[in-house]
Amino acid sequence: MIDLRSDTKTKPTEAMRQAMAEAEVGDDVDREDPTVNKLEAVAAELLGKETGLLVTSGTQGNIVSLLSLTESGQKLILEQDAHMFHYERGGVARLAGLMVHTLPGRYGTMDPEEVETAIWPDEIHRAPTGAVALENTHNRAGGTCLSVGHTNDICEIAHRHGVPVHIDGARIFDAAVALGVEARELVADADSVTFCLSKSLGAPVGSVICGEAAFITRAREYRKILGGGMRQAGIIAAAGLVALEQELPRLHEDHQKARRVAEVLAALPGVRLDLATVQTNMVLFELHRDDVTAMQLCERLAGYDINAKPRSEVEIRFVLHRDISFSDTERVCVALEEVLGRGN
Ligand code: TLP
Repeated sequence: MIDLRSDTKTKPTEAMRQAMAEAEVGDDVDREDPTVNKLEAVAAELLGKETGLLVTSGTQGNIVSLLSLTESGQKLILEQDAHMFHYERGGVARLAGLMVHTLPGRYGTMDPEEVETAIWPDEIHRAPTGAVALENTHNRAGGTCLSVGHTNDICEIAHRHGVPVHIDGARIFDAAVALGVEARELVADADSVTFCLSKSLGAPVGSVICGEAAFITRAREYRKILGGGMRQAGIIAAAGLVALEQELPRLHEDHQKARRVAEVLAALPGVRLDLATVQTNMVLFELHRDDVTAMQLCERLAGYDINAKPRSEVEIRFVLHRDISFSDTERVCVALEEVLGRGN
């Protein structure tokens, strides 16, 4: 089965399973797990931050970061298609007590001037702004990248008003690869960043928050409160270390596969696909046909052993990842041409 639904569907590699079996472990709540400590150090080094913190998931990384940066009753500025706004069960409101102010986006970026205007002046009627959050790569925009320049601009504005910036960098290494920069450059001015081991990097579980030491001390407390203290978590961290060592250097292959599928799709009738959004491992498109709906396309792909899911009535997102080979990618292209080709 070729699973195009998400890179979260990847299974651990043999090397990951072996590293997990052999991992040296200890009680991470007491910071005694050498493998977790190593992963946190490697992650912090890669992102140019003082230290790191292993958390259970991207969602936990985001909520722990925001709890640590803000106070209840403050405002969080987000791009309107942000994952945190759409897909994290409203956790920022429910757990962090943040009021969300969304701004329109273009390829996942907010207009810096609009961000500045949204940081309301401090007066009796207004909620103070607690944080601005960015998402890189931007999931709902189709895996688009936020550049170093854009990120720095937003950070400069926020910091000028005393507001911290969090980056949901679930796939930050994909952005770095696509932009040809170091991941640390993309987060240099941000106060916190989370990235996921369990998405394009292919590890089974886990995300890492990185930031300065004082922030991570607070984050460690919130992780504990949320039940994220995982004891012998070196089992998980071991796979994460393999992911950073072995999977990071091959992310560009996923981008090539996505581009290939996107170019085939874009030429098919009724497909609306902005090729400018195809920057990393995702292909986001709309299908506008009388003879086949997005749901029916996915149903027909199942007949080719391809697993896909519509995101709305007309929208579909394909995610290319380590468990889809280049020859699988060709199979996907053939299937798409057969189902959507002219005359069908
Ligand atoms: N994204 C998943 C889910 O929406 C199912 C996906 O398939 O793309 N930030 C971003 C940008 C994400 O894409 C995701 C997950 C998360 C945070 C949350 O990570 P997890 O699933 O580990 O909590």
